[in-house]
Amino acid sequence: MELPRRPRGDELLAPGALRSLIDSLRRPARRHDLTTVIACAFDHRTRMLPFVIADKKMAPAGVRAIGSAMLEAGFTKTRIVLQQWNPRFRPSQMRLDGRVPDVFMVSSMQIHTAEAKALIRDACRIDPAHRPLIIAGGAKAIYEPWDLFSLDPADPWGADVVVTGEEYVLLSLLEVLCSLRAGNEPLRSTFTRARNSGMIDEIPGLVYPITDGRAVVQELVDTGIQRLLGDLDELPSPEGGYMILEPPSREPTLGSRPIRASLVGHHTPIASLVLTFGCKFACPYCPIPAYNQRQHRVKSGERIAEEMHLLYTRFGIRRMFGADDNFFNEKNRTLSILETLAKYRCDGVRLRKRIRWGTEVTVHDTLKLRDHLRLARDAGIRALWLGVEDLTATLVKKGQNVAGTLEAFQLLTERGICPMPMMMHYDDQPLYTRGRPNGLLNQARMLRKAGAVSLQVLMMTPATGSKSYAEAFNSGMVYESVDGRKVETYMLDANYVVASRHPKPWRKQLNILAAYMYFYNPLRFAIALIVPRSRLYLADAGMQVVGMLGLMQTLRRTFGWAMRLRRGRIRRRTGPPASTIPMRSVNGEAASHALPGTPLPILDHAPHREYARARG
Ligand code: B12
Ligand code: SF4
Repeated sequence: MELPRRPRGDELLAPGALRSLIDSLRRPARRHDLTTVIACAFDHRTRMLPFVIADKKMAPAGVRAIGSAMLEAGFTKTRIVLQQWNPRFRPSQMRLDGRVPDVFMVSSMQIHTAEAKALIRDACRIDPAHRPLIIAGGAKAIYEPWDLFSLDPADPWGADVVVTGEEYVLLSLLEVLCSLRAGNEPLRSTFTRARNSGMIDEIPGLVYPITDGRAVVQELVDTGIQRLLGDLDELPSPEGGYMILEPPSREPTLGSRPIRASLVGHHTPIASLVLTFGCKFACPYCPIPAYNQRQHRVKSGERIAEEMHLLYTRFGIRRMFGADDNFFNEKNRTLSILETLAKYRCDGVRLRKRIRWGTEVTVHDTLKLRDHLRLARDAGIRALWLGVEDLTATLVKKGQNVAGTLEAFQLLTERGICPMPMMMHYDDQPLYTRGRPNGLLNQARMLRKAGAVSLQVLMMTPATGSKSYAEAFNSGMVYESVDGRKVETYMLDANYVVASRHPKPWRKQLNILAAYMYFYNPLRFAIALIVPRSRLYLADAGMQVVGMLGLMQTLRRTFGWAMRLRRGRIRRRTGPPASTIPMRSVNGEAASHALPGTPLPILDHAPHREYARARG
């Protein structure tokens, strides 16, 4: 089920709204002198192909963006902790500026939910008199905010509020809290007063609980779908987020200071950078178009060039990855960015001599830009990840076909840009087909011949917030458990076969392994050293090494699952996971972030605010 769309014409914030909010917060922020810790949840069980380097060597943009926004708004005592680097971090033991922080934030993807919950639960152990205000956000929170609260009356942990939106939503909440906070009042008490007086109901993009006297959640109130930032040039500079990263450690506590600027590039040698958001396609398994309210949001070329330059000079980062959904989405906007980057000089030297970057695009749009791929290279692009999914378009049609895809790959290779295919394996796709291009291995072979230096093969798995999500569950495709082992959230990364109608699903699991083994192996590594597929010498051989290392992890983690699929009984789900906690909008109607089957609270007897007050 997709996120609902705001009324037409009301999807975006007014131009300048984010900047003026940031400006107006600076003075109150200084006065309140709040301390904040932002944790990025990471489940180490998800470490395998195809993300084995990017998951640890690229500090995630979400927490950095929130950190940058906090700094620019004047909340200078803020620290970012990545569980990727600080696996033993315990919020109950954190101190910043010598005190328990006023705010504790958790960011999580769906697959890291177990760790996000553990962080929140641990933060809830802090003595209530000092307990920070707990705010959750990120991709998990956007689609399943209700899952960040305990259902167990004997163990009632949970976030105080979930942000289902971006920087503007968080800063709007803090603006209300700063305007209401009396003296040194704990921020949680301020929040409770704001919530009970209905002051935060006006901020779309929040979900907050109403609890009973024992802190057990009775219902969740959803303030609706956020308005999105349209002009990404308004975003805070990415510099701030990098300045407040906690150094890697195995301690449960925080260090006395963040990573020194000179060491940032050592710990995170790849920078993910927001360039554009949104995609014009409407693949039924993808939540991105609906999340973006069918809008395409961009940064200007000048701003992108300045940010790349800044990250290079300040932190020595030379490799960047655009956090785009489809960078080539709109031809004219793309060309404008590329032309600016191609002309830009870093201290007298062309940007492309300093920075190498890559991002995600589609085959369709690559072909539309076929005459401009040299410009793309001049702009510093060295690798493009293409959502090929299935070459024959049997799974989904988004303008790709065998000839077109191979042509796009060849064009990119000729221009010195590495094409990185992202494929999706599905029930009807065989491992190998004789004389036809349908098989997974056939396609891997064709892509390799056409210049692919890396390969991503994921199993078609229902994504929260996508059109086909609920149907996949309702039709009994999604597994509950296999051979007695429950499907856990960390297994929803599409590396595990957890949704299939295939009579022998273990074959699907082994097919993925076979495709990786075909692509990454010692023989290919040796050939890559002699006849590299890429104009960047060693890029091909380097990817082979990374691929083989990642493959060992993938084998170790998923082979046992294949065996379970082979021998065990499969129990299937009968419906999508939905909140069992009643959810409603501020007016008592169905909540925007509730899935079908979510109960509505019974509210007839009292208007909302009275009700909230009565419930404390
Ligand atoms: C770059 C990227 C990656 C990189 C990133 C790694 C890294 N370390 O940074 C790589 C390639 C490794 C990757 C891998 C995967 N990814 Co990915 N990825 C993206 C992508 C394209 C950009 C992410 C990004 O940097 N965005 C920019 C930042 C600024 O946005 P953001 O993270 O959403 O944060 C904003 C808000 O969410 C919010 N926010 C975030 N945290 C918090 C916290 C608080 C407290 C608050 C208030 C707000 C808040 O404010 C932020 C600023 O606006 C997104 C799609 C997208 N366009 O966002 C998918 C996305 C994050 N990936 C997704 C998935 C599913 C995966 C994989 C599981 C693979 C797969 N099956 O597709 C793996 C997981 C790997 C792992 N072990 O973690 C999903 C997550 C879905 C979900 N519900 O969790 C996304 C959303 C794509 C989608 N399907 O919609 N990914
Ligand atoms: S092309 Fe990619 S980003 Fe666009 S809707 Fe399809 S899967 Fe999503």
